[in-house]
Amino acid sequence: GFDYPEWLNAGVELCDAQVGAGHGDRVALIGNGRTRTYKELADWSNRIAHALVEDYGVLPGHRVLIRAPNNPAMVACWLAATKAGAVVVNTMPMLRAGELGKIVDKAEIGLALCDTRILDGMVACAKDSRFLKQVIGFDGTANHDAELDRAALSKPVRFDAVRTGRDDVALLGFTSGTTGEPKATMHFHRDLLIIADGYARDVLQVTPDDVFVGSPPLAFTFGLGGLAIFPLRFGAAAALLEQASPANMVELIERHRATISFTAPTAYRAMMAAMEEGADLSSLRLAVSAGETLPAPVYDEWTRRTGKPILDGIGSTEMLHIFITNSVDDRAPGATGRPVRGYEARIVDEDMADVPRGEIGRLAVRGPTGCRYLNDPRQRDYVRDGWNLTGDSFYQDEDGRFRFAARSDDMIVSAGYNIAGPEVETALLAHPMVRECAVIGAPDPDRGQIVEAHVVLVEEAAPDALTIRLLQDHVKAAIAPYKYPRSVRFVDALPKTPTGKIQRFRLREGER
Ligand code: 3SK
Repeated sequence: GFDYPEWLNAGVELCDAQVGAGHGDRVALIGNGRTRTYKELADWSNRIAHALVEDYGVLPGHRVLIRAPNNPAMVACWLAATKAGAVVVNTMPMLRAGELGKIVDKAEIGLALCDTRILDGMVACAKDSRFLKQVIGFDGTANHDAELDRAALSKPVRFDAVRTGRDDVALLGFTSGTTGEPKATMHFHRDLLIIADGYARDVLQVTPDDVFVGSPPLAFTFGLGGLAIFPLRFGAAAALLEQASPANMVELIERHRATISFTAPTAYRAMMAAMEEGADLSSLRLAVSAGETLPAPVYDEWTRRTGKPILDGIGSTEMLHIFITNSVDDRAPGATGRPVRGYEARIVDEDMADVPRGEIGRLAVRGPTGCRYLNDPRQRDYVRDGWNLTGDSFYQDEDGRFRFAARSDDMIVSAGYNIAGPEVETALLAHPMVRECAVIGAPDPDRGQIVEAHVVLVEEAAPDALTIRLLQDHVKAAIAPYKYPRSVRFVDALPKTPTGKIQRFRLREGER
């Protein structure tokens, strides 16, 4: 189990405790041209915590929003607010004032800490808000010349962190869902440690020598775990990127000899293309892939080219982080793997009864973290009989591994056949002419739905009828022929979330 003391502050455990454990002089964070040791990060976040409490009146339980691209200052603010007992809401820089407003209203946020380069949207949001009363700028670059930096500068480097309970809420992870009405998932101080002490310790086997890199925003719990919580829990380092792109990631891996990467399958494909031009990824000992299921051809190619494991896993903002994963010693192409220590998973039908082994059903999971939406009736849809229903269709193979079939919304029913869109995508991706693709069910008067593929071709391929025929024949040869895409559309790019997930619902909306 996960046994923690009754009183626990995750901000202290993830930072000051590392200084106490003798890691004070080790590098904790790299970003914007500077490195910060654990001692520097502890002092910095303690000064900010003083300013939050003494100058801005932050009390335990107050909700504090943080808005910045991935940089060390954002991490320092998050640690500071956590040590002050606040409930942190990390947000992505690309959100606009209207989207921020919905978050502010839902969480009743009174104070926002914002990178001065993107202050305008935050100020605009505060203007119309009945909750948000203070917007404090901090310098996300290394200059330290904004209001919060100046307030923090005069404060002592020691701070008596608020004695939070292990079950006090520390973090609100926001997720937009498909309706655009954001949901806030509550996570406790202990949850922030559980994901490190379970997944990161057991599966990634993190050591203080590891250097993490990745593309997901710290505002997304995938990024907060992979680029802050996991390295900080083990005295390792994280190299942060304000502008995440596969090219920037490759550059960072080479420069800092990074050992663990966190990103989505499409970025791994792009990184392999960069290897062809001479990129050196040999320092990586592990690649973590999530956000989208990892297609078997990408798994195979990565393994062949790098000789290192690529670990597919599934997590959710509701569960905080990855709860089913492959591991270094137990992995298979196309499989999501087995539950992380402490979690259980089942495949169930609409009535929560187990489906026979091998059949597709709804993924149900429970464990030491779980979904607790803040004041939201959608809680009833996500948690049934104590099991979290993630909205994914899965099946268990003969070895007991969990395998992704589709987001439950991405199952296509065509002439009575149930077809998992991602299976067709995997078949298409194995064709050398396909760079990226997304498969949806398009309305059809005869069949109810037909399989429709939206395909981004590689540069050399021609978007013509012959290519369509070749791709259709290729799918028919790879999987059961009834699954082939009767409609193929060539597109320049696929709609994606800022975290890299393909938004199939937007393709479906385009069909209406
Ligand atoms: O699989 C995901 O999308 C995810 C979401 C939140 C946290 C972690 C992960 C991997």
